[in-house]
Amino acid sequence: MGKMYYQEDMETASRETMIKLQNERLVKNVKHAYDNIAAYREKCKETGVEPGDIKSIDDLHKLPFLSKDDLRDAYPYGYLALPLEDVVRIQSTSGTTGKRVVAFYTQADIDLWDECCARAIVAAGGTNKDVVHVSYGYGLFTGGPGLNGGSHKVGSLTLPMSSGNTERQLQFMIDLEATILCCTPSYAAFLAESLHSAGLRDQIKLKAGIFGAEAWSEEMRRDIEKNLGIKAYDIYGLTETSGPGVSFECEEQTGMHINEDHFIPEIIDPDTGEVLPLGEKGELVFSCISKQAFPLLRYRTRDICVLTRNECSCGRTLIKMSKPMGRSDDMLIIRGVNVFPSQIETVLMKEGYPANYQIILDRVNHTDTFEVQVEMTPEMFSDEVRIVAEKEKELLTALRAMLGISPKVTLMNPRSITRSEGKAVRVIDNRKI
Ligand code: DLL
Repeated sequence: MGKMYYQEDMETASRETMIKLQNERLVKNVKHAYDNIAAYREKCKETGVEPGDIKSIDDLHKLPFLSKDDLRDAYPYGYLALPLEDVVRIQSTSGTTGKRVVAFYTQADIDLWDECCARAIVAAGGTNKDVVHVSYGYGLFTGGPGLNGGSHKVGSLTLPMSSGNTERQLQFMIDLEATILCCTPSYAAFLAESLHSAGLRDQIKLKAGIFGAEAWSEEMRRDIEKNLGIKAYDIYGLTETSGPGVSFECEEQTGMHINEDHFIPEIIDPDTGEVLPLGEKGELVFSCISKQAFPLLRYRTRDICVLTRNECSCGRTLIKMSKPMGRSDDMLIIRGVNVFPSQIETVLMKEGYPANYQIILDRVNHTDTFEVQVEMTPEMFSDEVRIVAEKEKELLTALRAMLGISPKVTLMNPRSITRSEGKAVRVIDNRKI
């Protein structure tokens, strides 16, 4: 059997062809963003750079960086580069209040995003004969819509399951003979466990999984592969650059090929902003050179990665990124949901709690556990269990409304959380990635 690609010309392009394409697209999109986004024009002026200064990808480093804060300051429409009548869709990050980022898409932007996801599905062995079971969340989160669109492009039968309702997930997976599962790695592990405990493991037809949106280890990959009898592929992306499919794994499973005809990657030193040579570890930055509604250039992902350009046995010439090894900001990804400690602090303050709290994370059976411990003030202190339980419930409701996921809330006696002598230790992350 020959090698399978979704867009062979792009996925196996010569370096020369790719650079030529990148040069053309970059020059065009810099001008587009500059002409149509006032905030970006301002930013370029501050940096002293004009579109005319960008003649090829060698000039990329002259452009200013963009960050989540830039998008937040311009919320909601400030970085939209087209009139509303050209735009058909938004997606948004899971963070709430202040941190929420809205990304915009034209129909053509959605098509190219779907094509990126289609490349990932084909790289995982997908064809129009497959049944693709999508258990990423649908809605504002990009996971469901992205893989759904990719699966349609491939021509596979697509099951838009979304997350939750495990019993129904297993029923459809078995009855409709799903062959490719798309969801977060933790949900895959959970589904595997549920299949085993229901005694249904022998009834599934899965052969591959496309898992991403959160960090997962090689050990977790081997466990999922064994428990579901599949090959598990990593997929990466972020809302700001479109969603999943910015990069995807091939059968070699040694990093993710970046769709560099649409996204030019750079690795920078997160402290100085200096561009680092290939092979060095640093913060990943993307320039979106094809997207029209939301053409972010030099967008800082905060993900710490390494880029490599080695020959790949799959035949793809697309550059590879390692799994993200951490973040250069304090964002936590808990059960696939992006959480900033500052959001938790905001809720605690609003509810009248002191700033003595700890966020404790662990991973049990490949599922994140998430606990918020917070001290009661001496005034609210009570030794009546019922009263404390009532307060914990109230706080849980407020935290859930802010974060979109539920922590275990534990109220602590006044002055019982260890005080730190330097910076307060707010997050105890015992998850081994
Ligand atoms: O998580 C998009 C996505 C959906 C990717 C489905 C893959 C599959 P956001 O919610 O905006 O978008 O979160 C983006 O998630 O900056 C990384 O820190 C993290 N992340 C995404 N994919 C991976 C991965 C989606 N494969 C943030 N491994 C990114 C580790 C990942 N971290």
